[in-house]
Amino acid sequence: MSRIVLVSNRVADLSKASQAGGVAVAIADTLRARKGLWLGWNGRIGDRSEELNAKPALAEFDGTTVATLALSSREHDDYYTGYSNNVLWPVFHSRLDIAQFEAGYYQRYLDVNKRFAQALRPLLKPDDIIWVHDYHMIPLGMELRALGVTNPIGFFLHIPVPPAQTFLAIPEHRELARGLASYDLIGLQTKVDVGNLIDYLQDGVFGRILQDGRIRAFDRELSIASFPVGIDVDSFIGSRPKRGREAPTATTRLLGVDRLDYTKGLPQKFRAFGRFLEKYPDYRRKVILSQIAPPTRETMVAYTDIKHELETLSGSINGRYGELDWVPIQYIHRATPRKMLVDVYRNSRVGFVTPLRDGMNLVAKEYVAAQDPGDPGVLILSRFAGAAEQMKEALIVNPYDVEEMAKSIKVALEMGLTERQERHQALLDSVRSNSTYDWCRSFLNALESVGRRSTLAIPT
Ligand code: ADQ
Repeated sequence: MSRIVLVSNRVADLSKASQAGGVAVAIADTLRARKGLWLGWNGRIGDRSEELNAKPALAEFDGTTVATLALSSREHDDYYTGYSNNVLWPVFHSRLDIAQFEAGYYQRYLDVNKRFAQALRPLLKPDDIIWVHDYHMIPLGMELRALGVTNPIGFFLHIPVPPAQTFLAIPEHRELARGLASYDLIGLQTKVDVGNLIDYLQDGVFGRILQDGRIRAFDRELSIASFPVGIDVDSFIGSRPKRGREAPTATTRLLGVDRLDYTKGLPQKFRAFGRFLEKYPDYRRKVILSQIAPPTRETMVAYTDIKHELETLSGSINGRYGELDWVPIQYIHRATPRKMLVDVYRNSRVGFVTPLRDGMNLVAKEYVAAQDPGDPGVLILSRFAGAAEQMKEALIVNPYDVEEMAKSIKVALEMGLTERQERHQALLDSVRSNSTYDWCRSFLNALESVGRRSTLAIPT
């Protein structure tokens, strides 16, 4: 079996991966089983000399080699904050209005990818299979090809692909497409993303669909397919306590768990809850919305803006409807230990997941996995989360439609036991049949098979 070489912006702390949960655990387990190598940024921001340093620090953990590099503060500003998070993140989430197309960002983004490729080159063995992750690393495959690497290289994008017209607005879209064409396999979260990328490659850079379904672009052939990310269902079932017996009048919780990001539709969720309280006054004092929203990317303006907007909104809804013994919105702007999260999922009558755009959204799947099958809660899910493609038995909503969301809160709270059980069973079956381990396995199997017949050329 070939060794797996994984490259991503950050390397997870393998000694703590099992606590961090999510995708990192399955990746760490796969790397351990295949005596793998993981290259990424060590999270440190160093001085300018770090920019020139092509040699990664090497460490071994349980059979996996971890190779890390630091970023200089200029690289951090332009490659990470600038191009990755102020251009690609907003545009790929269809937020052209807040993208910051600044001169210099793309060049440094490319330079960092070049440096990562140079650091990786001497560590590679002829039989390695290389798996590159996410939007920070789009040009990495191209840089490896330029250094003569002929191994199979796959790329997985965790975020959505925007429609072709939006992709075309990125000044460097052609360069990004050339980077994408360097891979043998591109994995995306959904079929919609696959359609969007193929549309873009056809319209934007004149790619062609071949008879075998592969795409020809920049004189290379590549495969594009959806590999929806899943969760490890059992880790959410584990030692969960029984849902507390709730008297009919006891407070019932709607739960939101999202990084505090403008893509997650948090103001829309708060507004819908406010509208629900206005429209259905009988529910006042009986329902709360608990929103756990740990901070992320705090130095960026778009993130401080959304934080202020949420503070204002929750303050105004709580001020308008709250009582001395009932605060409608419980808003927690901190990370929560994973173990506690599982209990909160289980003790919430409704999982309320309303992103405006989301690659997948693992919280929706985690909420389902944590429910008591005998008395499950109801999932309200935005149609714009990648997860909606698989989770059709959720109450699917349009997060821009406040009225519809307010009504669906009522529907969720009033849903009878039989319907809740039927919907939950179907959702649980779908989540269970597509775990993170299945995701890792199916991507790597596909990469191994397409890699074998690849032309392995450099994109022209
Ligand atoms: P994210 O945008 O981070 O991921 P999501 O898929 O919901 O979004 O994953 C968040 C993870 O963080 C979940 O496992 C959740 O349990 C955890 N988490 C959230 N809030 C937490 C808190 N307060 N305390 C502890 N843990 C918390 C990106 C893409 C998604 C895609 C994933 C995986 O944006 O669309 O689903 O990658 O590919």
